[in-house]
Amino acid sequence: MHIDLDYFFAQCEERRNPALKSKPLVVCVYSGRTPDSGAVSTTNYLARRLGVKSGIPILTAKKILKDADAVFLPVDHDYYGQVSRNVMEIVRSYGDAFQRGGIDEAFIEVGHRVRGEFDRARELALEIKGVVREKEGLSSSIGVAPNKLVAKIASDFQKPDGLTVVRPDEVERFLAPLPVGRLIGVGRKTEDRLGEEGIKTIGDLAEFDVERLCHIFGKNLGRYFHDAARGIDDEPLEEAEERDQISRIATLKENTRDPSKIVPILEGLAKEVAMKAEKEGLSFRSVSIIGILEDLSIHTRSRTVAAYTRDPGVVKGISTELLQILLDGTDLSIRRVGVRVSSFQKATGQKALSDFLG
Ligand code: DCP
Ligand code: CA
Ligand code: CA
Repeated sequence: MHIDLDYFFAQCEERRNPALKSKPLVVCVYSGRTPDSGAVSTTNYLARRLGVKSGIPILTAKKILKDADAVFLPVDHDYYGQVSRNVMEIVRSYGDAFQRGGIDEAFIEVGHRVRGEFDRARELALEIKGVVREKEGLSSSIGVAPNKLVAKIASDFQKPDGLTVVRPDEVERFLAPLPVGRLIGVGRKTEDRLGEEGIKTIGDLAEFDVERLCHIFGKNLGRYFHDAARGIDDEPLEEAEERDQISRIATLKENTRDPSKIVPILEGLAKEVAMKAEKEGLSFRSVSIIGILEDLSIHTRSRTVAAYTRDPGVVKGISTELLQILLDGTDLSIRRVGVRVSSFQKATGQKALSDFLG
């Protein structure tokens, strides 16, 4: 899956001040040379419909919107960064692997937890969109596809508040009519060069002679374009940041408060988490459980032990106790449960963490 937040900076501003929603809103990077010099960072969709887009001069935007009761605000990176971190934490919890794209987007690997079924992936995507809206008040767009290349294009396909699922047998049909500039790696210049060859759509590129492509762009890039146009991409997710936690989450068969239904799942997750830590040569001191309740609220309970451990029995024992504490704090049923370990110490004689990532 690729998830991208809609009109991100502008949506953050609307979230802080909902009255802005009914007006064209322009978030600006002021250069300071004159009061109005600088460029448009992004805008809400009302302003977009009137023709104001990222990157144009603020003065141009002001001209276009002069009779539109528009609002112009300066960028507030600290605030957007904070919102971004909150959203990424939610998104990360849904993936077996996570790769952050830009400030407002990320890839997650979900194939394992949806057992390779795209219908389940669609349900999961809807859930993620719902939780991001519920917890952070933001609309997002998600693309679900067999690989990163296609997922990224799919998340952009129906914006805002979009969800596009592209199954393996639909990939070529989905890509073919799209402008070639939608492919990752095809910028303005490349798009123009391809245009000179009569290539306008991704379908045109897919049918274009690969030898000729390699001749124009060099072998590596030529091959890449040839494959990309067919939706071929097998690049794994790269987990850039050093790991500071390991977690596993599962959705229960049905919402329940019955420990005899929850504990076996929790124990399975505890074992998986401990094995993953073992594999990465990590010992930990903190064990947490995460409960997502029937109202989609997220609750965590944590405990820190005196000595570093990676014993699955310890994780199981603590998780079960924490489950009881979590249940005692609410009358609601649990929908999903997770186990997380953190506060790592690297076991001696082990390889560097990065040896195991990516
Ligand atoms: N951004 C920027 N200047 C640009 C493009 C983007 O400052 N030329 C910033 C503002 C955007 C954020 O990065 O809010 C994310 O960029 P996106 O390309 O994802 O665009 P938006 O989120 O604004 O809109 P969309 O709804 O199309 O995703
Ligand atoms: Ca975005
Ligand atoms: Ca983006």
